[in-house]
Amino acid sequence: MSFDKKLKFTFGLWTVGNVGRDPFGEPTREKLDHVQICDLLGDVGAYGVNLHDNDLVPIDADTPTRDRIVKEFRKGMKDNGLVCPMATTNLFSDAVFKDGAFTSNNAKIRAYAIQKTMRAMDLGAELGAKIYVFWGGREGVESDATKNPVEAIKRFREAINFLCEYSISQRYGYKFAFEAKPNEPRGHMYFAVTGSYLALIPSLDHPEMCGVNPEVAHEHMAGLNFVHQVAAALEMKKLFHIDLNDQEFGRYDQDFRFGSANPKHAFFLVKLLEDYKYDGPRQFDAHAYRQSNYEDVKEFAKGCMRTYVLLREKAQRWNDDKEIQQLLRTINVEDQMVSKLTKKFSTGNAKKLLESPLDRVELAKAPLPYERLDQLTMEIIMGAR
Ligand code: GCO
Ligand code: MN
Ligand code: MN
Repeated sequence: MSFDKKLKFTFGLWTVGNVGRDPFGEPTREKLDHVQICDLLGDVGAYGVNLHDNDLVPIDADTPTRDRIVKEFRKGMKDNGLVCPMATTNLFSDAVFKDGAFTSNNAKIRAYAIQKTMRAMDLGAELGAKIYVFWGGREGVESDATKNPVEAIKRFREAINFLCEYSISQRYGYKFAFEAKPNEPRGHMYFAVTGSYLALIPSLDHPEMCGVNPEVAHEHMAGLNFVHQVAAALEMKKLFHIDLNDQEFGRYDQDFRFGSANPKHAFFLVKLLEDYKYDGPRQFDAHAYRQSNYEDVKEFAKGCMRTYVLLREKAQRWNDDKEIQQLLRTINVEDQMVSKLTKKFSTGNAKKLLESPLDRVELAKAPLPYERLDQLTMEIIMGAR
């Protein structure tokens, strides 16, 4: 099985390597090593593999062990034609990070988090990664008595500014991608939604290096429209990476197979990415059901990619549909005269606009056949058109 390499379908070591542990139960699958995971991803036709530092190298490994593991992994990648476009740091598992990493109340823990990230950036660079993801694993609180939320932003900014300079000084050429998540694993997470990072970026020393890595499940956990968050990132040229999965609204972090819970949202997401020619990696940050064995894990991985490809075909079908195009022309009412006036403020334009005969009662009569348009969309999604 193989998928178009241009779509850059990637999986984290932690995704297909997920052993089925949850807060209530022990693993249901044997742990695969890094080479076995490369073999699995090669089998299903993925383009690449991403990692946290400690998905590959144990946190307490000595240098010879680290180097041996990295060598094995590189061979596993090569044997399976995989690349490693993205790397990240585990700043959440170890007890030292129980109250955050870059936002910890302890200056030494903050320094350790930066040190650990520098080492993980070295590792990612060695594997060829050009995108570095920052997910704020434990950056948050259970009670606002425990941490100053203004200080937290300042601490986070300081760490990122430091690490941008580190990347530049090492000539790694990284682009940083921030990943928001609203309320897990901390009671209240800082930078809860993608828009929070889009607002932070212009205040950094190197905004040009920084963008976002939005994840479907994270915005859906917050009850938000993911497509709109991605659209904001795209419009600001800040969509550096994306985590695709699925999630029922209002539930725990489910990390379902892409498109399996909300196919309509998935359709509009794929359409957006394709219409705007997103060309970064499409990472599936999801995992198979706890009931699956590794044969079924492969079905999960193929399912993520296949659903994307199918939705992409459907998006093309939507764009080519004559009736849909006709409806779009009906609902988008253009007017050269007024558009010229509102395009840019001038006192002259303002005066003309104030004098323009815009009859609200007449304007409200323009037809908006949205039921028809949405039904046609549904028929395309359901395969009836
Ligand atoms: C989660 C996050 C993570 C991050 C990963 C890379 O919900 O746990 O999505 O899987 O994506 O840590 O930054
Ligand atoms: Mn997630
Ligand atoms: Mn993620």
